[in-house]
Amino acid sequence: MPELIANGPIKQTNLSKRQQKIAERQRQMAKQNNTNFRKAERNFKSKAFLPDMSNVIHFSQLEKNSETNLLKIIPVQLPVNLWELDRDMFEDPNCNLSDKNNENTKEIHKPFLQKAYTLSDHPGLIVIPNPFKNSGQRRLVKKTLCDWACFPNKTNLDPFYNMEIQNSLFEQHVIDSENQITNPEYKAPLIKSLFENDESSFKESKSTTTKKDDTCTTDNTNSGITDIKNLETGENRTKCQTNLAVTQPKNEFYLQSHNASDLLDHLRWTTIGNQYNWTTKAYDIDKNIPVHDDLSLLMKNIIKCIYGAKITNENGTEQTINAYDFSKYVVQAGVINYYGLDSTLLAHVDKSEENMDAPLISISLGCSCIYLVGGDSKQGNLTPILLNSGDIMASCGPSRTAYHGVPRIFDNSCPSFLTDIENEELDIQQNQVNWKPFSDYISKHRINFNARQCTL
Ligand SMILES: O=C(O)CCC(=O)C(=O)O
Repeated sequence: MPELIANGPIKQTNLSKRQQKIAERQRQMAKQNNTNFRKAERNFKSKAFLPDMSNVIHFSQLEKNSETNLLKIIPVQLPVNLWELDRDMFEDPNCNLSDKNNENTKEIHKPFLQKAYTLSDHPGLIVIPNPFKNSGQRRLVKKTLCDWACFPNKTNLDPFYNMEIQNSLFEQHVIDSENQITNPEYKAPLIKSLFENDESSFKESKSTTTKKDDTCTTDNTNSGITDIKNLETGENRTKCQTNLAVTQPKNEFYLQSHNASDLLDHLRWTTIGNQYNWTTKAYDIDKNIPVHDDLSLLMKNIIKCIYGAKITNENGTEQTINAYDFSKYVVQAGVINYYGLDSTLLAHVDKSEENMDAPLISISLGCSCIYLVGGDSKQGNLTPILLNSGDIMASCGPSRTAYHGVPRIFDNSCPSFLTDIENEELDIQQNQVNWKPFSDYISKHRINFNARQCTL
């Protein structure tokens, strides 16, 4: 009979030392699987029943919050409007004054100020509900799928494919689709699998690893569903750096060459700037790909806007919640995450940057999601936030090291100005862009892009 030790492991005296170790490991794993995070992830992930949304924070529509939640939402005063920093990208906060200053929803923003909030349980977290012009968001969708997503920036597909293509995967998909319409004979070029014709080595080495230069390793690149996982530990996330031990893909899809449209379904992320080394869990400083100027400018403007952000405490005193000097800020690295409707991102902490004082800026586009934010552990106080297209989140101060994850993307939640293909007003400036392929993609995806300063 197992002997029950108070607050300790169940000790089975008839087990060998090794078996006891295994039993203890399993017990620890079961415990980990029951953290507040796991419970919340299970609730929001489930498609079998409607998730309990009662404690979700809504920053865009304060009236949707429960009374308890409203008490947790604290308005933040920002020193400058984003619109003053970039009038092409951001909406003038005064253009819709009629829906502001609603007594019932504790809206205390004065005209001319940018709306922003923090949460009493998560000091340092700042959310600016969608400050973008509709056309600004459309431009960002294009940049995250095309301009910023090109080789040599790495994607989760790099371990398996020769991604040295001229265009981004999405652009190639568009070119192929257009060619197929005009020429039914057109054959979309295949992007070569690094494992094609390697079936024998695949079979042989299923349980072994090999060393390859400038290739990558994956530990669980399976169905393409729920495969964006822990960024920091690399758990279940494709590892993609130099000089790594390479395991063969478990999913046979990756053994074959495919055209861009097929591969697009498997695109989960692109890393920008300094590339992250999944083995050393550090940035490869020598893999420093220049960050696009427009991405840097956007992030710098946001950093400028939140510099000196303040809240007013209950006793009337003012408290600065972010004092990171914008003149020291440089975008050195970033990730563009592409979420399908079934994708999730498990709880993790972004802690590989030497500079943990610079705020981490993160922007959502397309379908809405539940973003879970916790504290120092997966057991701590946990808050689900509904993030909509255009929402900006800045993780400053203590919230910079908080656990966070994305357990749910909502279907039918993409705003119509991103899916609407008729609206000429919204056409991407200067370029006659055919919006249809973008509309098809973004109506079923969420794109998140974030920027980090790595060094001090
Ligand atoms: O998708 C998000 O909002 C969060 C992304 C994230 O946590 C990451 O890339 O590390």
